Amino acid sequence: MHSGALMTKRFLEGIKPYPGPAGGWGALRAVAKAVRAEMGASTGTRALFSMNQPEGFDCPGCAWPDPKHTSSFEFCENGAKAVTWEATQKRADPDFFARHSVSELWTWSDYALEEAGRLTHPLRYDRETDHFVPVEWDDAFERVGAVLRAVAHPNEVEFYTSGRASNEAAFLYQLFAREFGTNNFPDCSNMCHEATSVGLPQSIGVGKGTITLEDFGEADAVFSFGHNPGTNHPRMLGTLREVSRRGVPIIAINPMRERGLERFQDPQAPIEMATFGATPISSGYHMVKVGGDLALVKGIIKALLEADAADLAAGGVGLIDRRFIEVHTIGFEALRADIQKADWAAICEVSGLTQPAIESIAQVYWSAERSIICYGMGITQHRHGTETVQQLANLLLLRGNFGREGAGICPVRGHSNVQGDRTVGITEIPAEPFLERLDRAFGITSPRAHGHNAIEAIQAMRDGKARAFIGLGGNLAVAISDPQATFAAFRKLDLNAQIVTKLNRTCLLTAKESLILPCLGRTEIDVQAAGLQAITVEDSMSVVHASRGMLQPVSDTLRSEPAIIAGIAKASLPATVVTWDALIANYDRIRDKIEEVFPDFFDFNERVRMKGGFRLRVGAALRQWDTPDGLAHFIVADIPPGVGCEEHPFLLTTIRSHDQYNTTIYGLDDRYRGITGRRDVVFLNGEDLRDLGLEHGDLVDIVAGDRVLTGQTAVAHTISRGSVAAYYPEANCLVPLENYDKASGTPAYKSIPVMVRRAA
Ligand SMILES: Nc1nc2c(c(=O)[nH]1)N[C@H]1C(S)=C(S)[C@@H](COP(=O)(O)OP(=O)(O)OC[C@H]3O[C@@H](n4cnc5c(=O)[nH]c(N)nc54)[C@H](O)[C@@H]3O)O[C@H]1N2
Ligand SMILES: Nc1nc2c(c(=O)[nH]1)N[C@H]1C(S)=C(S)[C@@H](COP(=O)(O)OP(=O)(O)OC[C@H]3O[C@@H](n4cnc5c(=O)[nH]c(N)nc54)[C@H](O)[C@@H]3O)O[C@H]1N2
Ligand SMILES: [Mo]
Repeated sequence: MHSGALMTKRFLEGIKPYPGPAGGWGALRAVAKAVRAEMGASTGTRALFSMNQPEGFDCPGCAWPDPKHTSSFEFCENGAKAVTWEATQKRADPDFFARHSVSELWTWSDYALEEAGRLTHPLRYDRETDHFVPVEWDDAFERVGAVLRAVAHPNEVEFYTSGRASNEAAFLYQLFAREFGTNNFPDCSNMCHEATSVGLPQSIGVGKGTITLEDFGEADAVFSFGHNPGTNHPRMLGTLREVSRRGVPIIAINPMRERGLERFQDPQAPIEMATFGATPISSGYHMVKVGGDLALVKGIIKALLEADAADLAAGGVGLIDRRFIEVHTIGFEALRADIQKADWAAICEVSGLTQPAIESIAQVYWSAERSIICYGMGITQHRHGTETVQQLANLLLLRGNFGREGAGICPVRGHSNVQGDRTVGITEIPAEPFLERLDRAFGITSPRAHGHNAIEAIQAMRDGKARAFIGLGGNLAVAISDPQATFAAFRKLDLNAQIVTKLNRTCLLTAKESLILPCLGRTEIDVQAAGLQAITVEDSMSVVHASRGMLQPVSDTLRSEPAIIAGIAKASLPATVVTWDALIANYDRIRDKIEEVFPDFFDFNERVRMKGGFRLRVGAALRQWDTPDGLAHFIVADIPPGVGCEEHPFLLTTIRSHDQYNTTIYGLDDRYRGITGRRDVVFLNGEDLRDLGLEHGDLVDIVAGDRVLTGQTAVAHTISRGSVAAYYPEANCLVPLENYDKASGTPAYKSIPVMVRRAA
């Protein structure tokens, strides 16, 4: 066979539809495998049973809350993988780094880098030998300090946070950066729920979800927009299963058929497991076009308002909550006018759904006394993410679905403490009252100028305006768009310091001074001068609770995140006025300070010691609208034009596989989508494939302007027409840095105009 023919040969190994439900025995088998591979039969397995227990540690897997946080062990494949990943017996120790140069490690896959195991010693990059070599902690801090003391302006330093950092670590980190003199806080939230953080405050006065877990027990309808619970928040399936068993409709809006939204076999339900039964999850499944949600939600509102008018004309009381609208909101007439203007043809064209289908969703909505809308990255990671979030708020406001039981909005957060990090001050656009309290509590003078978000940080590094980068967790260079520009930007720096648990590619982007500062993980015992310490986190529903590790640290040399931040702060700010040593000796003191700066944390140390912790105030959940005029706002937005130009006929969305945690690739399977042992695939609708003259299994290139992801295998999948999907982070090379939501700065990872062609 000619090599050309070989290139386009159909390669179907590891591609086979998965017929089973989500969860079930497959999930149990996957856990057993993860435990065997990482921990052997060691003490680590005991850790699994302390997860999300009152005396145990918070699961690092996701931010979905626990029932009262006191339940019996809630079983979750995602959580088990996250814990076994951290409690692994493999080590990336100084020997490992002596054996492998940085140039060699660079050629390893992201999977292989983390697979090397837990980091054990602080390391610095030695350019002469091209190896990372061990350093003493004090030396490491001094090296960071030397660069920070020398920068021309504090704004030349970027302080990145990933969402696993505890409240205590994040609070100290922002304190340090502000005493140092900058508000540069690029944050994983900038790539995630920023559309929520920016959009919802304008609508309802708070950038967080308004419901509690108990509200699912009272809801009459649940709408799930653009998130994949079977893979990304599996414990939510237990909640949805209960909703479904009550006979309550669950409407899924997703361009792909996701098994977890279809049916679920609960590993905690012995009968379901023994009989191979399963509970159906969604009662209606609508395969919207990628990027079509704004049009769709406007269509639902249009159908609602039309039916409302018809009901009134027929002598009814109408289908919207006029009293609520009058008392609590502003902007209804403008919304009504905007919706009247929107025409059905455009709505159907852009959303990919028919008018009757959209009307059927609206009918479920108006028939329900109480509705909950959940949403994830399928909504936020678009050029119009913020506006779409606001349309969801409009929809809920129309029927007064805020501030009463069983109703509200539920942005499903990612990282286990991404919400808490924000609450305690990680933000590039701080509010003045907060800065005043911070300054008063510590006797510092915080800078007032706004800082950089994630995209702006990379741009500043690229343009030579930022000289140093410190990462509190995460793997920004791989997580953000445009690796071509990003990698080069990192390599120009004077300092790249990474506080991490495992080696990743961002650590390998060596600058003039490069440091790896290994920290304790969530599962590990943290002892400071005053004894054993606990940290705190905030879940997706604003519940703050304590977390205490119980495993022996993988190395005596590791330090806690707060201790590392304190070390860097002291070395960088010789005249610091903050008593760093006292704060890290006893984290209660950090919490006292958090309370001083954030009044909502009153009696923090007492309340966090109560079983299950406590819930922070969420104004909108009480019908208190923390907006400038004290009202909730209807906000209008135009329908963005649909895609489908000749050059780029498809919109590509990037998704997570079942075997990954963001940039951490645990394995190469994506069980529920029928992919085994590989990630080099692109999902297309079968009819689109045929129109392209292609077949299931053909080798294709995905092309976005002059950016190409080559050699992907085309997989015919249940995905809406005009939409294609590929895995994150591989597909990030197709996203230019400038492709983001202008309102929130969120990279548009899920609306990438592309064409698909047979591989050359
Ligand atoms: N196992 C695991 N768990 C995780 C993570 C992980 O990587 N692995 N990551 C954590 C983090 S940080 C986050 S933010 C969350 C992410 O959790 P999700 O929000 O579920 O994230 P994604 O996998 O990006 O998937 C989005 C879903 O949106 C759909 N989608 C794509 N484009 C569109 C669109 O245009 N419209 C609509 N309506 N839907 C669309 C996709 O088909 C997919 O089902 O999960 C957290 N939990
Ligand atoms: N194309 C595309 N890109 C995306 C997305 C997408 O859907 N599509 N999703 C975006 C989203 S939602 C997010 S949140 C970002 C994620 O961006 P990040 O948060 O930056 O990335 P992670 O992969 O979660 O970070 C993993 C690293 O964190 C470190 N780590 C793990 N646990 C700990 C700990 O306890 N402490 C410390 N200090 N370090 C730890 C480990 O060294 C590991 O290598 O990616 C974004 N990028
Ligand atoms: Mo995220």
